Amino acid sequence: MKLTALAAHTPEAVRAALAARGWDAQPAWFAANGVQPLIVLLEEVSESERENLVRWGAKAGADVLTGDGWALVGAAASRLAPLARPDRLPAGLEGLAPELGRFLASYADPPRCWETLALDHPVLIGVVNVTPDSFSDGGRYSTVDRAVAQAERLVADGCELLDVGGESTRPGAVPVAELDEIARVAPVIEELTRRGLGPLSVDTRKAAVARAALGAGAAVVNDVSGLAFDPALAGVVASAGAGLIVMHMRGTPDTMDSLAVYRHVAAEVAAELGAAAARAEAGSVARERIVVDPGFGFAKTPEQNFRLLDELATLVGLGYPVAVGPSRKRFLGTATGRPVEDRDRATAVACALAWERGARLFRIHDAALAREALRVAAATTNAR
Ligand code: PMM
Repeated sequence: MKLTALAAHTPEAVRAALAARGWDAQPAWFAANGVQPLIVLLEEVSESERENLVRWGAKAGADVLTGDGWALVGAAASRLAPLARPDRLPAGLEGLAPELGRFLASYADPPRCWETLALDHPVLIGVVNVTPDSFSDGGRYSTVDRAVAQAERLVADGCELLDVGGESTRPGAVPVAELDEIARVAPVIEELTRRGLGPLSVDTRKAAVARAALGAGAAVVNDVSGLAFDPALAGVVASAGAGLIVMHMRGTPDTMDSLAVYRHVAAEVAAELGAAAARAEAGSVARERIVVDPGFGFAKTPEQNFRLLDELATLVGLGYPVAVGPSRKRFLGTATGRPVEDRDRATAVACALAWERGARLFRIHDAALAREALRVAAATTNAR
């Protein structure tokens, strides 16, 4: 007998093995997805649900690890699928179907587009900072002219969305008054819109700034506070019919470092982001307009950022497109020893890893290297 270990992280391996043995394309693809291993962590599980899960697992050939109020279930996708179907659900597990059904549906058919952007390839979001104290471009682009020059370069390098921000969110940054923030970003957004450089997003936590930016031509609001800073922000996004990037952080830029305490960072960030996205939906932002972002560097230690990068699939499981912003951040400096102005290579590698784990949008300061790395990563996963 001859044994070949197939790559388990991609359905492509099984699909190719079956196709090479004469299977038709569609059944081969279906079977390849069916044997993909999935692991779900179930919480708020009752004692009887736990017992029923263990019994089902023994029969279905699934691994079920349980403890007080929780169960971790690992099985091929085809084994888990019946648990999401009311007609095939084992008795006593009815509470499982809705959430598992939602997860399996988005796993099988992830979001294909967001706003005007197709997600079948890496989407670069270029950073246009109009903050005098931004840590990475040090205020070099603080006037409209400089912002336009930066935007032109980012678009030439392949950015499909430009993120204009007027408030630095680094720890210790001086807070910016609403009117000052509007005075920084609105003229830049107007000018970029006039020149057809866009679509544009505004990086703000404030409803009034978002309203002014959307009025000036922005199509997306990028809120690093995950709707925690200004309760009026969701309403502004909803009534403008704009897109929304919900980023994870805890506390404020001044308090976040002391809040970087997690027992399992990926699961906790996913739960908190899921709650933030639910707040957005409760505020009438349509589900398909929402993108989630793990918020690298915000209330996370370097180790936690790397854990989160590795376990990004946990966020993808929420069912929203995932954006990441590792660009030039301190955790990359920790790994490479490089200063902030020399982290674009590390950024490019982090973006490629994030793509492979399911991220689709990449917020970056310099697009050239990230684009190249992402082209290689996308070619590896058969995307364009
Ligand atoms: N990081 C910064 C600012 N805004 N927005 C999103 N969605 N994701 C991020 O990771 C993010 C962000 C901080 O970086 P900067 O000061 O260099 O822009």
